[in-house]
Amino acid sequence: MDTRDINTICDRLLSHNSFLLISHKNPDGDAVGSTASLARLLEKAGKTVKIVYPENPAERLKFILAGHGYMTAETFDTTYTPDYIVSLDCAAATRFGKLEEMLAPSTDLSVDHHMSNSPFAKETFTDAKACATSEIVYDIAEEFVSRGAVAKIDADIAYPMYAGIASDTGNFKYSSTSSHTFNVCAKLLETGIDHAEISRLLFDSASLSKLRAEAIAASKLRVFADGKAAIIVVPEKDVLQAGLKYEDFDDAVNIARKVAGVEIGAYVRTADTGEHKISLRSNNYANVSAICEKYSGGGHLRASGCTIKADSIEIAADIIIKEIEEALA
Ligand SMILES: [Mn+2]
Repeated sequence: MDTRDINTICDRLLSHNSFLLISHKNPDGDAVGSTASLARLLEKAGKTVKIVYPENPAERLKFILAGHGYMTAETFDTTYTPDYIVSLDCAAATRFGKLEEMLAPSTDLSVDHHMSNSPFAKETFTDAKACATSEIVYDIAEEFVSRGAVAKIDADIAYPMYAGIASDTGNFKYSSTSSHTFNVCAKLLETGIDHAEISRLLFDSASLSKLRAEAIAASKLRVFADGKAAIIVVPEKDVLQAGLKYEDFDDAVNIARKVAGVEIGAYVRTADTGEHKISLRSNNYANVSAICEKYSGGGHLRASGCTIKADSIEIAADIIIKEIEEALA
């Protein structure tokens, strides 16, 4: 489904009073930004809103909430009975992680921008052209203003929204960045938000452990497919030995993608379930979503992920290397 009708979304949101907003496991900047900005918008329209994530967002992303509260699967308030549940930035029910069973069947509306969206909510609005779910929330906010539901899009709404957009576009570097993105962000800057601070916190600041992880990841780079692909394989023992966590390695796939001449960058890690998690990025032309869909994953044309079951991480890496070689042949 690729329908996007902001009017209908606004009809639904404005005809309900209490909300639960949910986003995906391992919440990224857009997951946090889209939920926090929609929460602020709905609250300013007089609604009651709670946010839940399957697990805590990474420490470095918590600033995006700008003080807004949230729950996790562990702290979920089961006495809260919202009359409308909205999922943001989730392409499939499995993205709810620990909350899938409890919340996916009762989700009323899903707003998302992933290419490979498998609908699970009562109604789904997907715009694969949007650079971020936070960008779709902007269009919702604008419609709220034109209907008089809120006076304006203020800095409280704009701050997480801008952070979500900056985050999902790699600070406006990815091809998903459109003229609409810049128009939206121009409006957001007019609210007086400190965009330089957001950029610094998102892109020019990293914990010592993250920088150590980058060094380890870079040392594991392997280039193949005549220099058109690069892969970084990080077995769990290396992470533990270095006293790090897998979340410190989140940028590994971008290191692989950065190698000059490389079209597809890959990163392989072992998931908590003992399966192997693959992240793929492409630079110009390769459809990495198509590769990941073969393994029940997916995402975007230029950024996708999947899980491969194999006896070892090296076997999983070999499988994905073959897939990439075929895709680039
Ligand atoms: Mn997103």
